[in-house]
Amino acid sequence: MKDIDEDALRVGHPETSAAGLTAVAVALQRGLEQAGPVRTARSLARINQRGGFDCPGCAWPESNGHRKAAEFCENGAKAVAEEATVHTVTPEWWDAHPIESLEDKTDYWLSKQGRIAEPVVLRPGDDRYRRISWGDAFELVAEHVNASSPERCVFYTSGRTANETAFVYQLFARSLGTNNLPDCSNMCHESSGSALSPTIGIGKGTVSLEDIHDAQLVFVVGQNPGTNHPRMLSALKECRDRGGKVVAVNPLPEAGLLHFKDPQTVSGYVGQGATISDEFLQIKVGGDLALFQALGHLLLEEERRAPGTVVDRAFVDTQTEGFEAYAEARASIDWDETERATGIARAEIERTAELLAASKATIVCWALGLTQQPHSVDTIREIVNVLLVQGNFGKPGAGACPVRGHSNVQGDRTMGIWEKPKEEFLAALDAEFGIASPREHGLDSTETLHAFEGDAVDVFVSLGGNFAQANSDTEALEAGMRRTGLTVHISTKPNRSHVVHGRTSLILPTLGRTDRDDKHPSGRQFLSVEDSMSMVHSTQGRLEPVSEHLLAEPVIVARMAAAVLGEDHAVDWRAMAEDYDVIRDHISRVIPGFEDFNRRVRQRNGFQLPNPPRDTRTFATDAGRAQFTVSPLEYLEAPEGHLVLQTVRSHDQYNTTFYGQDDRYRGISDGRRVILVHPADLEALGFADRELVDVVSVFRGEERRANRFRLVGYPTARGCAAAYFPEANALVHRDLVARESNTPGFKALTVRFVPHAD
Ligand SMILES: Nc1nc2c(c(=O)[nH]1)N[C@H]1C(S)=C(S)[C@@H](COP(=O)(O)OP(=O)(O)OC[C@H]3O[C@@H](n4cnc5c(=O)[nH]c(N)nc54)[C@H](O)[C@@H]3O)O[C@H]1N2
Ligand SMILES: Nc1nc2c(c(=O)[nH]1)N[C@H]1C(S)=C(S)[C@@H](COP(=O)(O)OP(=O)(O)OC[C@H]3O[C@@H](n4cnc5c(=O)[nH]c(N)nc54)[C@H](O)[C@@H]3O)O[C@H]1N2
Ligand SMILES: [Mo]
Repeated sequence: MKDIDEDALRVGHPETSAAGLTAVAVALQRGLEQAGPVRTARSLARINQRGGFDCPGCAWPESNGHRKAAEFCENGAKAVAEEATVHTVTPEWWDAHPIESLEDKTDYWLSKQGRIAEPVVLRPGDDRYRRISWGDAFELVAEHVNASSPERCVFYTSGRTANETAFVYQLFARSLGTNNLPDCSNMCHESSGSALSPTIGIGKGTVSLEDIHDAQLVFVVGQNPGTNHPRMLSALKECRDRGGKVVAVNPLPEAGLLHFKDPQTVSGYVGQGATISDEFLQIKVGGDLALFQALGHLLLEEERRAPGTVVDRAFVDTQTEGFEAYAEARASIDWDETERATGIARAEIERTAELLAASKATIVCWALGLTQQPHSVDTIREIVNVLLVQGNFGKPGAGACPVRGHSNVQGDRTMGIWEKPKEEFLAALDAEFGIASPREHGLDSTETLHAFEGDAVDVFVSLGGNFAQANSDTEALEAGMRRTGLTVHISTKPNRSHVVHGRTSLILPTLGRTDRDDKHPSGRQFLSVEDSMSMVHSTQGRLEPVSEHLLAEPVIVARMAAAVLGEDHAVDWRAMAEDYDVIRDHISRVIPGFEDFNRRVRQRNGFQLPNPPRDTRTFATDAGRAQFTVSPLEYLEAPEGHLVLQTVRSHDQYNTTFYGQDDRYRGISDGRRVILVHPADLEALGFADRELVDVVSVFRGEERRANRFRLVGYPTARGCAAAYFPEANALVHRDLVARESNTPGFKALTVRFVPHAD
């Protein structure tokens, strides 16, 4: 198995439409390569079907009505093939691969080795991982945790973790005495929650899948659905088929935003595909706050011109607060500055405002293009303002729709994976279990990075994920992780975080979404997840696990807790590990909306959690009303000789896992260390297309450097550049974060290039 050879890079033309026949072919091919025909057929047939498993690809919801035979997409199929592989990483494999030999391996190579087959340990002074029994592994965790203090133990969660596992995991951390529960959401949609909770009283989206179909206007802002949420394209197409309009806002002309070929219809196999966007606003990175302020201004102008036609006065007067101050702040606008901030001509913004003013049901969807910048929380609050003006909450086809990433990242938060838990949640938890949860807030992912740097972590437990690669400032982070006493990774596949291990390191292999979980006294178990639209439903794998030594995630967490806290602890960990219904009964008494959980999760389509803005047009903010807010104009501007760099996912990756080395829709093949730059900017900066450069990022006078990237001329917005995550993470200073949410500024780097000299 070869690792990535960056000199093999090929660049072709970006595609203008997403999905279609190639997508299906690619998906099948990847499955066959890794898992063989039987496992491929068996797993693909069960994705997102009732009684099957939830696709681990993304958090986009499944349809409630008739489900198509193939309720998945190319990238969902790739995610499944990645997990369903028959290749295994055995103790013999670890023995043949001393840790030093893994130092220069990429995550592509590491994950292609296969599924981890048995628990392994690397002890201080040793040079490789070796087999360890499950019992000894849990004892080792107990020794380390009990020799430390709770505030020096950190429990990270990646968003693939199911509800039941997440609940037991946070219960373990809180029983121990810490709220150190950082999660991938801290690096992802935290800004959305930070903006939505205080303004609309809930930190989640307020639309259902049917609303997308029914909308008159949908904005898709800072999101690349063709790659990251492909099934969303079907919903957008449905919306357009019913007469709705779509406006895409993005610095990159992403394939799926322009056209879509539905692989599930015959016409989707041929031709150019359906048009998705009625307007494509090619915005500068970081220009969205300016855009939505301008749209707000234009809506109010239109209302002045034709009173009673735009502002939903009844809604604004009875359900909101702060409209007067908002209207005053948006009464005037500096068009020169708005055009500079957005890179969009005034006429284009005015055209979009006309669509908005004419729409009686608007949804704004967004993803990471909005959440990973210093002013992210302000930007999302500005979107809320624009939605509130027209009363776009609690009516069909309207609302706010942060499109989540990991398939259960939203559910994990609902289950209490949060470093800043609410008092009501902790009180309910304490009452249910007779424990005394700590009230002091814990570390988020950025604070964890700082804690690693400051040698303030003794034990780091990672429930899924690849923290070393996912977070900022890779070099400092990896160095800090290496100085930690114990790192514990509950993982399906090897990754970089296993290589930059603590002084003692455990890798605990777990069943994945597709695997059968039937070694329980009460028989086969299932788990549950919550999608981006607050639908909770069951998920159950069918494949024979690749090794008899794998344990299910809830079992690993419960046994770890029992080992650390002792068998006589107030919580009956064993009962929860044996029968997940026991966990669900606890959840039903602790978390509002989960009443009668065990019965309702067994219903055909699961159930929808309460959502006051959507259900009853009510807003559980401190004041009991939705809040307009006023933010000053802010945008990103790079100094002379620099560009604003954002990081994106290629079409062939799942976060830090790579399925392959191509980014088909963007025309990039066989390479990942590339920087996409507008040809005119390349020329202005004095660089040539395909030139090999080192990249220097600048933040508060400090510089970071990452070497050997190819510049590629690409039609991105002027003044901006794009590189792949996680190759560019070494350039992100740990203090470059979004205010209030503390989410890393992964889409807000200031960079310059220097010719690479060997
Ligand atoms: N196949 C696949 N699916 C995935 C994932 C994956 O890695 N692979 N990851 C999952 C996860 S965890 C997540 S969070 C989601 C991520 O889903 P996305 O948010 O779609 O992911 P990114 O690749 O980060 O793309 C960000 C998009 O925002 C645009 N953008 C960047 N800066 C700005 C800006 O300032 N303004 C605007 N308007 N746009 C901007 C970029 O050009 C890009 O199109 O996908 C999930 N689904
Ligand atoms: N520069 C930059 N950095 C980013 C981002 C960005 O846009 N730009 N995006 C951020 C975002 S949105 C996110 S969500 C984070 C992602 O951060 P993480 O969630 O930490 O990273 P992943 O790459 O999703 O985790 C992959 C690993 O999870 C393990 N795994 C897979 N399936 C399972 C399972 O079923 N169970 C268990 N226990 N383990 C499993 C495998 O071992 C695999 O190696 O990265 C963030 N980092
Ligand atoms: Mo994410």
